[in-house]
Amino acid sequence: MITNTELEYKGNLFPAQIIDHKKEVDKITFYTRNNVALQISFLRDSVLRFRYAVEQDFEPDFSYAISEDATYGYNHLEIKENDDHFAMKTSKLEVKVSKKDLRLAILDLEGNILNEDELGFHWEESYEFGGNIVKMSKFSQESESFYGMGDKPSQLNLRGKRVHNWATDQYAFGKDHNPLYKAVPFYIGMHHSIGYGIFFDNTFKTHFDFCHERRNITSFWADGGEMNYYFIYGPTMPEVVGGYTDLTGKPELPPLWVLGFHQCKWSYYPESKVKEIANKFRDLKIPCDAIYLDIDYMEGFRCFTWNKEYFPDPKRMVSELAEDGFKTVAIIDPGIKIDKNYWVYNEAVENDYFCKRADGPYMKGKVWPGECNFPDFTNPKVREWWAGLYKELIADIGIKGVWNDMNEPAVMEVPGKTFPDDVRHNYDGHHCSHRKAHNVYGMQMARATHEGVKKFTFPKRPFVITRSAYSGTQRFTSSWTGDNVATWEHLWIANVQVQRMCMSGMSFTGTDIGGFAEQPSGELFARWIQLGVFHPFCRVHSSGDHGSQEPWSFDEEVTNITRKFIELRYQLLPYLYTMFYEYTEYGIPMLKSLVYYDQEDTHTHYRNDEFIFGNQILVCPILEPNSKGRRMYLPQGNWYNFWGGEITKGGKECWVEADIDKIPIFIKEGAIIPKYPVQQYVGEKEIDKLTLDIYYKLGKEESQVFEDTGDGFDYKKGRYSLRMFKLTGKEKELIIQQFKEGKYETPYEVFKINLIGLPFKVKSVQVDNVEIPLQDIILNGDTNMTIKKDFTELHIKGL
Ligand code: MIG
Repeated sequence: MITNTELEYKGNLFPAQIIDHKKEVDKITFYTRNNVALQISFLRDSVLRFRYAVEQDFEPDFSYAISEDATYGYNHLEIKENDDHFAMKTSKLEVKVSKKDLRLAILDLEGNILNEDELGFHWEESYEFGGNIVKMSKFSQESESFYGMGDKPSQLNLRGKRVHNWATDQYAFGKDHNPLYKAVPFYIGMHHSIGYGIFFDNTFKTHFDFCHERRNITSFWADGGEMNYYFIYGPTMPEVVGGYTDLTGKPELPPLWVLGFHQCKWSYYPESKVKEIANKFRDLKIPCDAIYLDIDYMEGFRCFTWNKEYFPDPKRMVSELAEDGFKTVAIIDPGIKIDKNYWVYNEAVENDYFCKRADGPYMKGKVWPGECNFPDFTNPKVREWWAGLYKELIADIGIKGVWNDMNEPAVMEVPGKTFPDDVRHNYDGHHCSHRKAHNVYGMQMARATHEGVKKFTFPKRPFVITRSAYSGTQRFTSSWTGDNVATWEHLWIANVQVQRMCMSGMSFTGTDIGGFAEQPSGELFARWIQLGVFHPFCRVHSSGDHGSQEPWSFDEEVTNITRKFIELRYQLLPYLYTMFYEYTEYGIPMLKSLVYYDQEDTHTHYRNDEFIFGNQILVCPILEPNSKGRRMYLPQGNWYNFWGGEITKGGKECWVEADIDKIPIFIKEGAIIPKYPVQQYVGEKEIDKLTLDIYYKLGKEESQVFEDTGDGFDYKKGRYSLRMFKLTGKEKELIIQQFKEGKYETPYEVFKINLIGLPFKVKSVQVDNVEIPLQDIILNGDTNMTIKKDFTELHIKGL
């Protein structure tokens, strides 16, 4: 907690005793003798909102983070006044507010303290900026752990750390550096295996201290605005993260090709170079769906223009690439070159769309094009205009995705590397300075980009990727983690960052595979690809000034390893797409850190490296050079080694072999993993069968497969296919039942079944009570057969 700032005149101020309260339908407001108001809103039985106002009314209620589709409604609310406190109960929680000092305690209905104020709400007046520094401090419960917080490059459990949120272009950042590119003021607290979340929806610079300054205290504060936070009860982490993602929103499904492999570099130009790279992928048979154009495709870095020397006919090039299965993605930055002969600049000036300094002139700063002005994306009119600018790029030229960079916003050659504090923003009518708008600038740019790309890509699905983000940005765009470095430490960072983003509502994230700055060794590149294919977004990118970083830039062994792992990703596309569906539908993180997967097992609370890809595939990257394997923790349950098929009982650490062509991958027993054939790009082949790898289990397990056309919006009208498989294994039997939902007919007619780990010899196979002659089934080591896709029950009996 900051207590001795230079701004401090009076020190911390505190609420006095409660003298009044007012009840509304889903809210109660308390007033103290010194004019502090605390408003508690009961959004759901398990989701509460707390707002504090000092000396004056609450600010108009406005948030960029909260989704219009958030769920509201509670079943029960009971409010009681006691001698020294008020007590409010929902069907899941109880909140007590002390009459003496407004301090809170939040309990479950068994009386366990979930979260309790220490000093509680207090504030410091900021004479320099006006307004207050608003603060909160809470007791940390015994062995409490802390997770979440977006892109922080630190161990997953943040206990002992202090972190800050102020979107920053942090080239070649390092472990534990912060702030970085994204501002996600949301954390998950967990103690006694009970989880809850706190989302501090404040866009000023925010700070969180997790038992760093004081051993048993957690605090958070902001350099302005309101103390305004949401409390999301679990008790399980899936409920906490699901609740947070429900509040801040879920994305729509991306087109399936976006889940393929992407190749990028700063920069591929001219056209012949782009073609050469694309052709090489096809020659070497390394699957790839997307190729990127970084800033050099533009004319003098002017957004929405083309360098005609390098790219004389972009439309032709893009369509030729498309014939070969490549989707072209182009970068767009926020800085607009000050140039009276440039239509984008002129339109912005005519309509007064640029951000202004406090005294009136436009905000001027140097970025790639030289001196620029910057659109105020917090103005809805500017967003509409910006969306419209994509017409030519998307509708005419055929660009399939847009990459928004530098939107922290980043400015060169100035202290702080961003806009000065006095810059003015519209903030959707709630005019403010950059202190308040900074953290949402990138989000609002990506939002406007998403609107435009969506409009002009329709009836297909849009693709947008952003570097900067605030909570809720996942509704509009995917993201990457910015300018990392080709070092082993950064491979570790990549792993924790993507897991952390997944826990913070933003699953659709990846890292620059191989590292942006500097040059990876072939070994490091291979190890990074092996992790990267298990990230929701999978792209190789590099700065280009340290040599090439294509899969063939090292040696043949690395090329072969890269191909093998990218092929695995393409085989797993139906599995990956199903994970994405579960994310869009229920807010379930696509990667599950072990603590998320099994919070009851305290061994998981400090694990960083292992994670579950989807629901049933356990992955652990190799993070050190010259490894032949590593020690890792296998969570509870039995796990099949993906490479060898042998089973290991979890709940312990073990040594797993993983020479350079492998990383530890395990499949949960009972899982049914759907696979497509390897394709060079999504849609290359008509899928004529779905392979189901069925991992025997003595007991039950459920799996599902979501499919649709892989593009367009028909899935929203029910044209999808969701298959749920229930597996029941007995000593000499295996039964698989299928339940189907949705109106989409998959193009294939059959499943190819691979049975793995059957502990018995097959005596008979029945499909919907009809016996299949055994000679029709190829029985070799692993039983392997083809059956019609619409079966309801597959029954395998053993000898
Ligand atoms: O100041 O567009 O993070 O991915 O290649 C560098 C050039 C600007 C930073 C991005 C990086 C991109 C690069 N950009």
